[in-house]
Amino acid sequence: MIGSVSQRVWSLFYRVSEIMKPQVVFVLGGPGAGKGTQCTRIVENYSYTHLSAGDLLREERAREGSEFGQLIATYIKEGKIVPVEITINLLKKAMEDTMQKDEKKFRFLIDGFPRNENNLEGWNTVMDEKADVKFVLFFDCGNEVCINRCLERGKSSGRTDDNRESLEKRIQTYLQSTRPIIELYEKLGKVRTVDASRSVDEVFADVKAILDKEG
Ligand code: UP5
Ligand code: MG
Repeated sequence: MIGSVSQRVWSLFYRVSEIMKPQVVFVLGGPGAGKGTQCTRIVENYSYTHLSAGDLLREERAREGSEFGQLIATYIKEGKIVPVEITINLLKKAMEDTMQKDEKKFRFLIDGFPRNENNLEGWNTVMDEKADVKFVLFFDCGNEVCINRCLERGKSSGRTDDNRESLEKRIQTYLQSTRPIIELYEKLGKVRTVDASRSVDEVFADVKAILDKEG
C-alpha cells in the first residue's frame, strides 16, 4: 500500500519535472535576417523568454573583469564564432537565472545559436539532457538584403561588426558554418522556415502560424 503511494508520488514528480524541463526553440538565420526583431514580437505575444547568444557575448565583452572580453571583441569584429565553452556557460546561466526567478518561464528562444559544429557539440555535451529542442525557427533571407539591413542599422547601432568589411566575413561564416547546422536539423524534420525578406509584419504573420501550430 505504502509502496504504491510512494510510486505514484514519484511518477507525479517525474511528470512535473518533465513538464518543467526547459523547452527550446533555436532561432537561426543570416546576420540581419531579423532574428532579434521577430523574437521581440514573439515575446510580446507568447510565453517565451528571448536569449540572444550575441547579446550575451556583447554583455560579457563589456563586463568589467571578464577574462574573455578581448577574445570576444576580436571574434565579433572578425565575424568568427566564439569557442562554445564561453557561449554555453552564458546561455546556461541565463536559462537558470530566468527559471530561478520564475519557474513558469521554461520556454526559451535561443537566438543566433548553434552556429557551427563546435556550438552543437557544446550544446549536446552540456544541455542535451537538461533541455528539449522543439524545433529550429529559420529566418531565410538573401545575403544582399541582410547586408543592407545591417549597414542601415550600422548608422546608429554602434555595433563593431555593422560595417561592410565585418559583414562580408559574417556572411561567409554564416554560409560555411551555420547553414550546414540548419541542414542537419532539416534532415531531422526539425526546421520551420520563414521567408524573412518581407516586411516585419508579414514575417511575423508566418511566425505566428508556426507557433500557434507547434504550441
Ligand atoms: N529589420 C529586421 N527585420 C526587418 C524586416 N523584415 N524588414 C526590414 N528591416 C528589418 O535586424 C537587423 C536590422 O534589420 C535592424 O535594424 C532591424 O530593424 C531591421 P535584427 O532583428 O537585429 O536581425 P538579426 O538577425 O538579429 O541580426 P544580427 O545582426 O543580430 O544577427 P547576427 O547573427 O549577425 O548577430 P548576433 O548578435 O547573433 O552575433 C554577432 C556575433 O557574435 C557573431 O558574428 C559572432 O561573432 C558572435 N557569436 C558567436 O560567436 N556565437 C554565438 O553563439 C552567437 C554570436
Ligand atoms: Mg540579433
